[in-house]
Amino acid sequence: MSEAAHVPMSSPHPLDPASAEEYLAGRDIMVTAGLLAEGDRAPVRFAYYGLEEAPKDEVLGGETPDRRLRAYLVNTASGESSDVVVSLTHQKVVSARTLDPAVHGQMPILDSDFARVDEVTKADPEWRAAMARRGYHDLSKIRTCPITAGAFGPPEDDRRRMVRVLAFVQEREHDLAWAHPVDGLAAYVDLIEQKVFKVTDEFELPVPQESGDYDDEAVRGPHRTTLKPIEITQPEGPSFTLDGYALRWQDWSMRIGFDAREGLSLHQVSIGERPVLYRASIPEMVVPYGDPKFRHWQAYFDTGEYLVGKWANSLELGCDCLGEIAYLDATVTDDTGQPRTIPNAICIHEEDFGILWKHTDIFNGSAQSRRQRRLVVSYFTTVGNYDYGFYWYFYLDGTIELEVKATGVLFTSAYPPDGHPYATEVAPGLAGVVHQHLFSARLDMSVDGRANAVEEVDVSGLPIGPGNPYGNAIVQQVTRLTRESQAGRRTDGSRGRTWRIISTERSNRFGRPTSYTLYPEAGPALLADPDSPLAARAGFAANHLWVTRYDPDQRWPAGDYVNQSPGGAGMPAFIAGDRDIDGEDIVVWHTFGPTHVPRPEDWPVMPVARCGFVLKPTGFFDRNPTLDVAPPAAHC
Ligand SMILES: [Cu+2]
Repeated sequence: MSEAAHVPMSSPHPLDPASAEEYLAGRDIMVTAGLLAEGDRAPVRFAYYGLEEAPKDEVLGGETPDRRLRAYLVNTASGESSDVVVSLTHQKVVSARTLDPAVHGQMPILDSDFARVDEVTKADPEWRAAMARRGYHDLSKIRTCPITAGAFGPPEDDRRRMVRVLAFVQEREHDLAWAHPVDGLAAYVDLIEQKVFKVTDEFELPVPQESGDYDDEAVRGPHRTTLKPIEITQPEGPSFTLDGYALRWQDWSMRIGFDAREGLSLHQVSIGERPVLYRASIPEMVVPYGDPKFRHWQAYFDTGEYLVGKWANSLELGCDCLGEIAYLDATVTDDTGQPRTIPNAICIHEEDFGILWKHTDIFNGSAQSRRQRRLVVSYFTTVGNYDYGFYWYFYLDGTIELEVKATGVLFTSAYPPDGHPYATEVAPGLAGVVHQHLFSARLDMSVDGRANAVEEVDVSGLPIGPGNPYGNAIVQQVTRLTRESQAGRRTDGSRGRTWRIISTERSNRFGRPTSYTLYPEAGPALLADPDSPLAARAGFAANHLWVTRYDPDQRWPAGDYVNQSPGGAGMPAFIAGDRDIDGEDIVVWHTFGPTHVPRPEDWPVMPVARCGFVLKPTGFFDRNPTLDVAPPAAHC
């Protein structure tokens, strides 16, 4: 039992995000246990700090589970890394595991790494000489961008806690630096030794000069004046209620969670008393770039390496969200474990969504129309050059949808005069390299209870033959995925492939299992060679679907420690036991996202590109569940 000062706390729901008071109380426990050297210059930093969510059995068991926090600590002087779990309930350290970064991977990037890397890079004589040769002597106009290093084998690199640094020119205070990449040059920075240990200087190309400052009227032109206002009014207020983190709308109920690493999570999503999802989140994403030259290492795991939740935006009414909005703040911490509130991080509102159903009957004369509406739970985050919005939609007809909105600024390089096979010229001499944004959705399904199974459903035509003399037959081919080894699957648009998550305990009025169907979007999975170092680290991205048996420790599809991880952690390890997934408590993992061949229209700031997936009730209801929706107005 530690001596840490006890901070009284009202009891949160086990799934509520950690509060500022809890972060401080957990930090006190770590201080008392000697895990943090105190004082401003103490070298131990929090690379991650969040709720260690109680296992499902405990949450559903009705007793109050132990309230725990988890911290990834890194000693910035020695590089020593540890994974610490503390119990707030029992006021003690539950576990403190010292990691071997060469085996396990490094802790995520720290806030303080950005400023430190800038200083260290600009102090390096070799890098300065390379910049001077390119004509850049005034380094105050240079912006450095620390990029996670990955793991490519050379022990000289991989034994270090490191980043690789690219440079951009910002001539004026309000210039858009991404418009002016300094290509061919990278500094490799050791974050512990605080020095540049290698400079790669492979070629020189002119730094593109055209301004990309879209705030500058000289660049964008005067604002157009031809758009008349659209106002959204809800004179009686919204139809949802929010009580703490518990959200209710129509028959839907759910709990909202938020974490510095994975951002928004949804819990115990139910319709009436019927569970659909125990938990849903996007616990990883990887953005690999397709240029094999000196920047072959460019591939960010935004969640595991940079922590997307930590960079959540504060949203503004009338700008980011329209209508009757309810906001929730998010609480994350800084490098020293001190809480930081992000006001208005999560936006909850309702949207009209056009027609729900409509028919004019030629026989009985009925002419009816109903409006669809959706409940939106969303947040936006900025990770370096890109911005991502994560929007969960819940519809009146039981449909659940996730839409990711990717916007922001392309990561650029120089476009050579003789062309570039891996990039598009997006402004004179400026290249947008082809890349992928591959997200992993973790869908802890509970369709009418915990016992679920997954069927792959393809549709195809049948050839002319006996029983099909005119060749018009269309059939579904249903394949039950019964083991983890069999459930690594790809989308197939030509077969309309979907995956149906069925209850193995409850059936509908036709005696068939109640279910929800996952409708994926078509698109390639990871395009990096299966034997590449990246493929080893992004095993989850090799397929669009995985199904695993629920295990509270299997949270992160690229592993717990993603930064510089050597590979093999996460999904490949999760399925190594090849467990039975038929009629069990299962988790569905879905990889999705675009392969982005940049367009000139994506420059200098990219209109939102959308991707995602849909979960639709399939025999979950016995008929259209929205017949009782009233007409929108008396005259309809
Ligand atoms: Cu992109």
